[in-house]
Amino acid sequence: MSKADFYMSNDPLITNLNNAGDSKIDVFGVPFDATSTYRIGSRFAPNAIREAFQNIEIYSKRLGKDLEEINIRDLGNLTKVGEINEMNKMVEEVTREIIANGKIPAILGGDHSLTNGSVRAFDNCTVVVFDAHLDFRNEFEGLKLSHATFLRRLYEDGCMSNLIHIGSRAATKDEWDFVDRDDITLIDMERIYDLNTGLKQFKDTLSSSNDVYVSIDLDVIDPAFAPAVGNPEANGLSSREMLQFIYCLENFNLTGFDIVELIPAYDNGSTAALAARLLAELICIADR
Ligand SMILES: [Mn+2]
Repeated sequence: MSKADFYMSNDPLITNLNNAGDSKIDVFGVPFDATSTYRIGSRFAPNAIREAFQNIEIYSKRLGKDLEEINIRDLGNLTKVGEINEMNKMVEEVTREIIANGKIPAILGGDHSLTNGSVRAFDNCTVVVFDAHLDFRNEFEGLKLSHATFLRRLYEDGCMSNLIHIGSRAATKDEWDFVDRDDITLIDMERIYDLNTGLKQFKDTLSSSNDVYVSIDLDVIDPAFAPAVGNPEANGLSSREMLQFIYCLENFNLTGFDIVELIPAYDNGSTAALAARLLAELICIADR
């Protein structure tokens, strides 16, 4: 190893290939926020999450795993991301390639619409979405496809064998009516007021799942804990409650995940730190 290899880093990438082996987890960023309708700037989030990640402890006491022993490769950020259909196509193709190589994609948004690309790369897995909003609008501000409608599109196109939606508290009456059906498990905020009830419902539903893809819109967490998001919504999960849900995934086959909607310009560091913690724990869970 040269002195440059030893002393220099290609910050903010989080690549860690200590065992000279192949990566198990492939990270990439999607600096896209063109469909944001309130606060914009999530295009800057991938690097902010990386920077926070570089500055947290990476041994998970709860999971008994050390990230230094997990091979991670950071592919960098998508380039030329301007238009949603093009972005979705790139995300789907890159995700598909990562899966074909036998690795697990860890995607850093960007706004939530990227999930419309990533989920399509999987053949019918259970999708777990953490979000204050349902994102089940048929159309929003003239767009059929945006961060507020993408889940409706994925559902209509039959891209999910199962949907578990956690933490919702903000949606139109039409959306609430729409999601009231058998193949959608809704663990909305009111059910989480008694945390153990919510956790039990989550575990019970997961137990019949095979592959699981997880999408975390950081606005599921209360603005008191995660203020820097595109559409803050009061009455959310605490950081601790959020992690309790994440740890429920421990013995399941986590095949990919994304973390979206962080806006660094509104952050005092707390939201990025939480995003980095979620990234770390999810990588530990995915490495099994
Ligand atoms: Mn949301």
